[in-house]
This record gives sequence, structure tokens and C-alpha cells, in this order.
Amino acid sequence: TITPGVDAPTWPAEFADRYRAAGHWRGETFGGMLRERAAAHPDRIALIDPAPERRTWTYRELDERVDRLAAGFAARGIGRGDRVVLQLPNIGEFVEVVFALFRIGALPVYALPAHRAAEIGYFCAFTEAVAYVIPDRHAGFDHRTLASEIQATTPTLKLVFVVGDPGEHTPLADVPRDPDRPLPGPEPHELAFLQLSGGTTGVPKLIPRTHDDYLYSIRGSDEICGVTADTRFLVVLPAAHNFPMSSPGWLGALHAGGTVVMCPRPDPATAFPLVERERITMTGLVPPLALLWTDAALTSGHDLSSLDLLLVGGAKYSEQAARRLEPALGCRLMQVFGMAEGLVCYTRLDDDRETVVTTQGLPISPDDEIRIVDDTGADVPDGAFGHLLTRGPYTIRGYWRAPEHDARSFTEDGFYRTGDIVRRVPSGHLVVEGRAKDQINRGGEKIAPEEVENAVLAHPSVHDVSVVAVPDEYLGERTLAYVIPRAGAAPLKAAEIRRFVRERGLAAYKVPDLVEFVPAFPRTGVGKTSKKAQRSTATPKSIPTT
Ligand code: J2J
Repeated sequence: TITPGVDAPTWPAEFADRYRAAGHWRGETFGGMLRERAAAHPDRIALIDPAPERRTWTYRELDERVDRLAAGFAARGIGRGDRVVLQLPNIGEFVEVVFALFRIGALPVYALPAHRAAEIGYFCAFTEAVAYVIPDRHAGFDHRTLASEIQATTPTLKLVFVVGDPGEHTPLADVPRDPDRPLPGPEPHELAFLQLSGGTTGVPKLIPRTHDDYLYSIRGSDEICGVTADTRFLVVLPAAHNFPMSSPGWLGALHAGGTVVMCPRPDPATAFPLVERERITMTGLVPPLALLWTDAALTSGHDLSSLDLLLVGGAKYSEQAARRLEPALGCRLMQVFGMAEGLVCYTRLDDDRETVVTTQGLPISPDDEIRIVDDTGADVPDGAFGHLLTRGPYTIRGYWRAPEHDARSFTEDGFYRTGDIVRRVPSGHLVVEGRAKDQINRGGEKIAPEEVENAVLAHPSVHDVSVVAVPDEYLGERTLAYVIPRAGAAPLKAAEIRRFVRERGLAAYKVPDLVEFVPAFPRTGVGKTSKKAQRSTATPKSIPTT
């Protein structure tokens, strides 16, 4: 059902040949990778889910359970190329389901636990998903009710699998597990999954990644981060995010034959006892969490001495905060600047301390092509700021079924326009200076203002809206919605706008942190709303501390 080059653009043959010849693409699949690890060290612990009761999976157990689940999915009619929206928190089943889908060549579509009707409905409809995998309840929300609503309006969505009490749906635990069913696996050049893009547009874009390209980024990440069979990786951020999945993430830990430990919540009170008990050696955090951990480590009584390497990325990490991390946590820091579309940069283990605290690192691959250009597309002089463009063996050439968007997001010769403003220091390391794209980075969680604006605009008393980022000491950025009320409409309150956005079914992190009512917007020379002017008049002081 998927046509390469139609549903998702792919690399031109000359590039694919080059990446194969260089040994980057090795013709492996994720299903095969797990099988090989299970054969090499069947009794090593692959996965630990500590809550509510501690469960462990050896590599052999994980491999066998994945096989049975894959056969069960196949028996239910899920096949190669089918899309399955996956919305699970950090639990062991996340890994089982992903590998089972990999093994039959079905594509997980990675939703976040925070997503609600608007996002999930869109993912299911846009990808023509045949199945949706959920927990029964999570963080006070009943996912089964949402699933029923979405099923009622999405004709392709035949199956809902539930971890826990299934309600009217199918319990994941009851999926028939028939190990003898032969499974026609995917080819390494085929799509492995659809990842979410941070996005700048009204609807999120989906990122098609192949087995070949993603495995290369993971192998490269393992090497750079020193991941080995002794690594015990704690998944603190939502497991569906590209960063905790692949940089080097839980897939990196499994690739190296290490151990993955799922962390149910990212706060120090939850994570520190796990670090101590499970002797965690490595994890990845967004800057606000790194700040929280740094402060908490100074007073926590927990033994964090097993921690060897902490990766921080997803948003700009301030130099001052970076300097405080190593002494407080007693481990090494690595900065990572990456994107689900591909390119990932890391500082290196042998970089000097100044480089680690002041830069966002070097690309994984010698074949990552980097261009830094001005507004006209011309290369800037060495060391100057500019727009970052990139092309390479694990950076996509286009989004899933979005040719018009691709025409804007990629150059004609296939470079991805990251939307980031960077400069390169003499060592080649990149420093992220800012962003040209219309996106808000709320503590690593990306928000497309247009998506929030569309939701607010649906309110009958709203004439116009403009959503911008305001600086925030803790999250880096928060969201501010400037609203022009409709003439003659009943007076509006900020709380009403926030409630309205939530009820439209948008994830809570997209609900504007602050709403200000204004009579008009500042305009640019050509009469467009000037978000630049709006950003400059917004003051951090105007943000309530909630
Ligand atoms: C500044 N901005 C950063 C950093 C990402 C590893 C790490 C992060 C992501 C990720 C990822 C930044 N400093 N250190 O996928 O594998 C901003 C940039 C970038 C956007 C991508 C990974 N690290 N950013 O954050 O797809 O603006 O991926 O373009 O969520 O985050 O967001 P996302």
C-alpha cells in the first residue's frame, strides 16, 4: 500500500548507492537486529519496567514475545505497510509493540501521551491507520473513550488495542500469539515508522524513516556516546520522541546489547531512586529537566554515582546551566542538537570542557552535508550566522504525503531547511543561535503557532489571533496568544480562550500559557502581522508563574 517516491520521497539512486558503498546503510532491519542480539546474548536483560511492579525482559524473552505479538497482529489483519498509531507512556509494552510492528513491516505512527482528539484524529485519518494502541488510563485521562470517538469517525480504524483494562476494545494481552506463522518482514530500504515533526504549519507533518537510515544514525550515535552492552539507559523523556528513541536512546541501548529502563515520570523524585536502584549509566534530558536534576542532585540523598553520561538537547541549553551540571550530578555532559527529520550533532567525549558547555556539537556522519546560508541562499562567510541546511544519509528528502510542503522545506537539490540559525566555530562544532521558523520550543516540546491559532480562531468571539513565544526562565519559551476580540462580541477572558483550545482536543502543552487582548496587531511593511514586533513587546514579567 505504500509507493516509494509517492507516499514519501526517497533518496535519489546515486545518493543511496553512495551511502551503501560507504557502509552507512548495511541492509539491516530492526526486526533482524533484535533477533541477532537475542541469539548473541539471550540471557542478558534487555528491558526493565519498574512500575508498578518491576518486570524484566531478557533479550530472548523480548524476541519471543515480539514474535508472538507480531504473529498476533498479522492474524488480526495488520500487514506490511499498514499504519498503526501508537500512544503509550514509558512502559515495557512500548518496546514490544514497536518491534512487533517492525517485524511485520507495519509502521508505528508515534503519538505522544499528551496528544488528544485533535492530534490523534488527524494522525489516524491522514495515515489511514488500521489500528491504534493505547493505555487504558494515563495521567488521569481515559484513552479508551477517545479511541471510541475516533473510531466512530475514522473508517479505516478497525482495531484498538489496550494495555490494561480494555473496555469495549481488544486487550493487547489477548492478541493471539501464534509463533509458527511465517512473517514476511520488510526490506531494509522500506519505511520503518512515521515520526512526528515539530512543525510550523496548521497540521503536524509526519517524518518517514527507513530501517537503513535510522539504524545508521543509531549505530553512529552508539559509537559517539560510548554505548556498550554495559550501558543501562533510562528513558526519561516520552519514549516516542526522537531524542530518547535514537540519540542514542532506547534503540541505541538495545542495538549495543545494553539494558533499557523505562522511567514513568521525569521528575527527580521518580527518577533518582531508579538511577540508584537500577545503576543507570546514561540518560537524555531536555534543558528544563537538566536544570531540575542539577538542583535536586545537590540535596538528594540518592546515590547517583553510576551515572556516567548525561545528554542534554532538544532546546538551547544555557552555558551557565551547562557549567553546573557535571559537578552537581557527578557525570559527564554531552550536548545534542538533533531533529526528527534527521541530522543529529553531538559534542564528543574527548572535546575539551569549553567546547562541551558552549557548543551543540558535530554531526554524526562525515557524509552529513552542512550549509549555512543567508536569506538569499548564499553561503555565509566562515563563522557567521546563517540558516542551517542539511542533507545526508539519515536526513529525509521529504515528508509523508506532503509534496507542497516539501517544496518549501527542501531545496531543489534535496537539502532540508532546518529553520535553525547557527554558526560554525573553527573546530566545526555548531552553535545554535536561534530560529527562523515559526515554531515555539516550549522546554523541548515543539509547538506550531498556526495550529494553536487555528484552534483559537474557531471561537465565535475571536476576530483574529497571533501566537508567539515569550522568554521563560525555566522552559526557555512559553506561549502567548494575542487576541483581537470580534466587534460587538461579549467580553472575553483569558481562561475562556484556554478552555476553548483544550476542548478543541489539542494537547495541554499547546494551550497558550498567556492570553492578551489587543485592539490590533503591529504590521510589517507589507501589511502582515509582525510577530517580531509582538515578541519584542511581550515581557517575561507578564507571564504568571504556574
Ligand atoms: C537548540 N535547539 C535545539 C539544541 C534541538 C536529539 C536531540 C534533539 C532532538 C529534537 C532530536 C537543540 N539547541 N541542543 O530529534 O534526535 C531544536 C531545533 C531543531 C528542533 C528539532 C534528537 N536540539 N533543537 O529536539 O524534531 O530547533 O528533535 O530544529 O523535536 O529542536 O526538534 P525535534
